[in-house]
Amino acid sequence: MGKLYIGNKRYSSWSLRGWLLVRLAGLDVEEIVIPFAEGKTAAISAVSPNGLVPYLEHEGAKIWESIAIAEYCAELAPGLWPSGRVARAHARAIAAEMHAGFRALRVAMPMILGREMPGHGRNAESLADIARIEAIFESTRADYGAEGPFLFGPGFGAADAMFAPVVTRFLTYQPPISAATADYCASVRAHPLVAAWYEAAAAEPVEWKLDRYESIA
Ligand SMILES: N[C@@H](CCC(=O)N[C@@H](CS)C(=O)NCC(=O)O)C(=O)O
Repeated sequence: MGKLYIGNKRYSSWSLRGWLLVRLAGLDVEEIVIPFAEGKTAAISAVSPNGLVPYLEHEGAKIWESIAIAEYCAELAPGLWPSGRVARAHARAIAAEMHAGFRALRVAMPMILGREMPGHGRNAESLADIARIEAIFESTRADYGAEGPFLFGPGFGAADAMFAPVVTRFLTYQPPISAATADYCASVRAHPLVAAWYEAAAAEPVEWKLDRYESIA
């Protein structure tokens, strides 16, 4: 039916988004993990039009960029976005903000599953990104997710998938966050697909570990 190309589950935050979206939509695709090289990964450039993962091929469609994968998956599984027009618009806005922004957080606190580095990566810019993310979580859950535990209520959707790698960073680097954010993070971490991703990350060959990540802190 197709192929989903992803990078190391331990490190590849964008791959986590794409993989969650594809799994939530129930697409029957072969999963191909391409371990990262220390520099640019030639094997990824050889298959993916933008030289990046995630990259999805499905029934003739070729999709790169995780936000485009979200929209493609939601065409096949519309429940990935909230059903109400206004809530759906908000979900798309925050997913797009995540896709386009928060670079300071991503640089200061790269995704490394299975490690705890409390305190590392805090600087004015990364803390400002975290404050904005917490404001998004708080206002979204107040306006649309009161039935919790996810951003738009009981169901883990595309917006949650887009923010899942941020949750892993909060768990690894343990920046100061509110109790409500911590609750949301615990719910995301406990979701069966997120738990499965963590387990697979822990089982990756030790030779796939990269100094550029493992030498942090
Ligand atoms: N904007 C892209 C970002 C994808 C991206 O940066 N992927 C990284 C891994 S997380 C990658 O493929 N790097 C290639 C490499 O390390 O060789 C998306 O939304 O999918």
